[in-house]
Amino acid sequence: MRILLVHPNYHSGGAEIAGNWPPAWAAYLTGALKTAGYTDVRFVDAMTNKLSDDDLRDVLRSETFDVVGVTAITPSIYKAEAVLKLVREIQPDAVTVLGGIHATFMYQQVLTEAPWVDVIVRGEGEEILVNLIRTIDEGRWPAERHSVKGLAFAEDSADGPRIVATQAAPTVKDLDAIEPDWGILEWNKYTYIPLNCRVAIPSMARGCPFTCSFCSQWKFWRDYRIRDPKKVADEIETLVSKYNVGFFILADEEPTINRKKFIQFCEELIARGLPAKVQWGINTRVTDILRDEAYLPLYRKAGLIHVSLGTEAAAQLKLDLFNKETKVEDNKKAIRLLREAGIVVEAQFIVGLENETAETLEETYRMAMDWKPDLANWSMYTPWPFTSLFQELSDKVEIFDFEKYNFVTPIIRPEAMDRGELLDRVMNNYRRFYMRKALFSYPWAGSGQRRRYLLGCLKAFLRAGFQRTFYDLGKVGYWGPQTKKKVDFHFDESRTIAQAQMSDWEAAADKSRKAQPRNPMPSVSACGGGTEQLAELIDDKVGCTGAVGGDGACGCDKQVLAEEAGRASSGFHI
Ligand code: B12
Ligand code: SF4
Repeated sequence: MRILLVHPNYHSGGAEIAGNWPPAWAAYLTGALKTAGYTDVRFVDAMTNKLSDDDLRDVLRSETFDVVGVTAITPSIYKAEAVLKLVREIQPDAVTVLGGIHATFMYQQVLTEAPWVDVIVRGEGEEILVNLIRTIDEGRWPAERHSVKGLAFAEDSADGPRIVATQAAPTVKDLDAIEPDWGILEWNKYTYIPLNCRVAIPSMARGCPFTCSFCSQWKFWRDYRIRDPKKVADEIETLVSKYNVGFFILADEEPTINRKKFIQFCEELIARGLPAKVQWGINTRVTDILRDEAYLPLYRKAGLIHVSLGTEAAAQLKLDLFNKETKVEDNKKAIRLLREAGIVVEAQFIVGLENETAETLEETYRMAMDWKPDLANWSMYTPWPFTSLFQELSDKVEIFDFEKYNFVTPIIRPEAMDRGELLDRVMNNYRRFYMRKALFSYPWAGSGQRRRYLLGCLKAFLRAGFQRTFYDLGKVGYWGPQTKKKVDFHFDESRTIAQAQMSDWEAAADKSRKAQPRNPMPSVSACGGGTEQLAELIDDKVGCTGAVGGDGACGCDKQVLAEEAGRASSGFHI
């Protein structure tokens, strides 16, 4: 079996301005395939190598593959579909496979708009892909495709063409059993600009016990599972010694949720002398930082240098349950604690809901100045169609050009301003914030790693600013306030939601409405997220709670339970 995996060539000027990032999914899937005996795997990173369709044609003309698998998040979906279309043209016998978050939830849409996709893998890929490849390898494809869990495909039936989703596959229960094949990546390509070193994206846990209404991550990973911290440290050691990695971020949604394991992880890194060789970053929640105040020096000692906090989204989302007074103070305190521990802290603001005004945007700037994070990030609210908040806001969503669903393009037009003005005001916040930081903060941020790191971040920002890649400013034609009326986001307004997808959502919404009385809305904690951060988790006894689904040990399915709960809470992190 010859298998090709492709990361499509999609770019949008957000997080990627910090460097070239390795596609972790390819290492995880290759590892699983090789463990199962499928060793003939080739990976093409069309994103990092900026490969054109012609370049991909050359690859497909030079080698023959039995299966080609492509990944897609929502904004890269059209590029991913296009790669598989090329495969269908050049190698019509290859089985075309699509995986990742977008296709997992939007399989009706994808299979309607891209009929050349043979099969979609829904959810975590490791076990499902191996089962799929085995089915193909043993000549049981497509005859036995109905019996492989976690797939979606189109087929002809007596009533005409229809889309089939097989039974959901269970989540990967033993994450430690997955051995990612990091060797599949071309490591010299992956550089983190702030530290000018190689970067990796390992993960310690999958899933999130919260159920924020605008986030799709908890739905995707379903139950929360965490690895043995020693094994994660082993992996970091390999990444450092074998691949010369000098910086990593944990891909985890909430790495600090299980404090006991997070501390064990930090202690392992320290015991192995790794902090002298590798620094790292995480996304996490304000409440965890407040809870862990006493441990922040330990975290820093273990090499944690960058924490990105979901600070302000909830206020923007204006959910009734949100207690803003507490949160504002908590945010400020968490930021101070991190700074005092020598950790670079980044505040995330979500802007661009329909009720955004000049004043609310100004308020976020004032908050950023008051809280004094080292870095601030204003992301455009992006209505992932598979989130519960989308269901509530759907009458405000006019744009279904998913390529622009990327945190840097205003998808929703606020009632008080047009999209060009929104972008301009966001840029104004960035300009003022970083101008002050560049002049009065970073150069004086001591003499150690923190200062070096911050100056490195500034370099990445300046580079993206000059190249006009930041926020896709070049693509949309923004050259400063004088151009705000001329900005063109090039939305493809011919893109719509397929009828099959609409029907699917309506059925899901109906199910969730029916389930609501049984599952009252949780209250909201200070930094976002609900209150389901259960004692069991902190005590390292992750079990099936039923409240947010569970680990499946009892046979229940978190996704189903959670969707049925249909509840909303708030908070955000990228
Ligand atoms: C690291 C990361 C990045 C890196 C990208 C690294 C890379 N080259 O892939 C950087 C910083 C560059 C980045 C940028 C962006 N990101 Co990002 N990123 C993440 C993050 C934190 C981790 C991703 C990861 O590696 N996960 C671990 C791997 C193992 O999981 P996975 O990719 O989902 O793969 C599994 C399954 O999906 C499945 N699978 C995936 N692909 C395939 C393919 C096949 C064939 C099969 C069978 C299975 C399969 O199997 C895998 C193993 O189980 C996630 C949030 C998160 N915690 O997951 C956000 C996330 C993926 N990013 C997101 C977004 C929106 C972006 C940006 C658009 C934002 C921006 N403008 O900057 C850009 C787009 C960049 C681009 N050009 O594509 C969103 C996507 C949401 C959505 N619904 O689509 C996420 C989920 C964050 C969020 N809060 O919502 N990102
Ligand atoms: S935004 Fe909310 S649900 Fe999503 S990963 Fe973060 S805390 Fe979890």
